[in-house]
Amino acid sequence: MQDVKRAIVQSAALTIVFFFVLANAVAQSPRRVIIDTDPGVDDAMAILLALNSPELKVEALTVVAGNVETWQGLENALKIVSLAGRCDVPVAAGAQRPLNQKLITAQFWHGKNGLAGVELPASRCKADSRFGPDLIIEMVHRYPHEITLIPVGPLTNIALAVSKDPSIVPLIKDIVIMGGSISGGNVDGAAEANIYGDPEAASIVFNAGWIVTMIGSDVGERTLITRKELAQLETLHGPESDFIFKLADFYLSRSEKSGYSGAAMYDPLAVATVIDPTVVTLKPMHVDVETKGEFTRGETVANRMGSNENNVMHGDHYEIEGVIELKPNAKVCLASDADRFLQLFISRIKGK
Ligand SMILES: [Ca+2]
Repeated sequence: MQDVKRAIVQSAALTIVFFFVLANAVAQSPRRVIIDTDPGVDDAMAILLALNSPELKVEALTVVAGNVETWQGLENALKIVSLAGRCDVPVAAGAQRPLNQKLITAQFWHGKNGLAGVELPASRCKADSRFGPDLIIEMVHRYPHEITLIPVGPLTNIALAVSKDPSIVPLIKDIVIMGGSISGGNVDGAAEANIYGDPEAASIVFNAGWIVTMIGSDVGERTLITRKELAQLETLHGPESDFIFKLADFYLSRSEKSGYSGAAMYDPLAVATVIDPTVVTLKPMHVDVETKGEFTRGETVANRMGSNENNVMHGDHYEIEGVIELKPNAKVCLASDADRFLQLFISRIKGK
């Protein structure tokens, strides 16, 4: 009897140890991410931040038309993974144009090749032959509930993926986008560039049935890299570190000419949010994307109250009869801890 009791206690203890080890392994295993990107100066920073962060496992880069044309973005992405010695990461080209409008490229902000005019060595890595949205679909099915999508360009590829295969929606772990704003745009008075670049795609993505974490330009503009951080980056050299320094120097000079005191770390902040969610403050909201509007096409219209007034016809006029509750479809970034974010970014890149 005593032996039986001992055996039970031992097996219970072993079971507890097993689950403890398992839970620990799960907690420590890096998060699988796919970065959908239009590189892009801040895209390059975001990609290198992700590749140098042990919390993340970059399963693929998918390229979308945006800051530069898709062929240029693909070339840039391949050169970036090559610089980081990471030819193991599949890099695939996606959409070459937005769903319903002409492409708008941004060499004005990113330099003529999209990478501040910096000529990186030719890539030793080869492009993956799959179409970006198909690669996303395949990866999500290969790792159900494990993939976090980080789109940091116009949302064309993601919209194509969910339109082709809506079953990926409940199978992703998370989707964290750089895009939108709840307090004015960076393209015009209303719209942020990634949403403005393909408003119809953004509308599909926000209405897909998942909760989109939205890291907007309004917060990116308060998360600035300045000359102080550049000086830090300059102290320890390495191929990636030197590249980031050149990008940041160009980007900062461009921003200073436009009256800013630093350069907005739009895309890297989205990646940092996946590495450490405590660098941002998020609030659940319902977000709609304006696809018409005389002045507001591409605006992310966030409902901060969680409801709309319910207007009901009474005779010749409407009367408010309470409110209609709205389900949140987004977690909207309201603020960032810019200092902690910049420390994280510098610490991962410096000397690499
Ligand atoms: Ca981008």
